Amino acid sequence: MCNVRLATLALAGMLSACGGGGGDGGGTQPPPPAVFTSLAIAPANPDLVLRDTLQMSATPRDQNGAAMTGLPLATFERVAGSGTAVSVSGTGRVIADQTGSAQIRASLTSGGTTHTATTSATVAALGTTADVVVSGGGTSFSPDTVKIAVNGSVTWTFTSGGSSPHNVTFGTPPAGGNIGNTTTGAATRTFPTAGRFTYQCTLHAGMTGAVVVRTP
Ligand SMILES: [Cu+2]
Repeated sequence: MCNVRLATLALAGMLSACGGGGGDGGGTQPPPPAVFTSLAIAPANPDLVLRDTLQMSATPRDQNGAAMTGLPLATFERVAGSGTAVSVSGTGRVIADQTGSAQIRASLTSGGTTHTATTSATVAALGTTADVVVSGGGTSFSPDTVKIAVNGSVTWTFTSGGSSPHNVTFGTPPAGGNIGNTTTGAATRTFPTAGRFTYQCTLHAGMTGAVVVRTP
């Protein structure tokens, strides 16, 4: 009994003696090597419409959050039990199969370490109407891409309130034509044929959008 107690004390003493100084040698040390620390999946929480396809990506990051190169490719899968709205190939190709949601997981193993990243995809039916907000002080259409069924319509709502006008100018204008410089109010256009109809605000470089029209 006594011997055990002495041995325990001795061991504790040895541990405390070893536990101290980290031995800072001083001088400039080389940066620590990059260590595979986390995985980032993109795009985050994609909103899809039925029959959309999407390519996911996954980026390995080091202990400082910097992207790492030269690692194996990540593999992708739909998380079991998370829903069946999408199918996911091993390389991250996503197909929106049915309305609802599902989780997509990326996984990457390097140097014996595995990290995963998960995001949730949502799939909606193809709508017959869509709304675009034309930003007030800003220079963007939100969302910049809308998807509707053939014969569906899109309404642009202008929120500038008299300060900065915007317009909606198509490459191929729909019936009713382009929407001229506007600061307040809303305008609607109907799209009877399938296709991708791109437009811009000619007052602001880079202020662009698209209407994607599909047969349901
Ligand atoms: Cu504009």
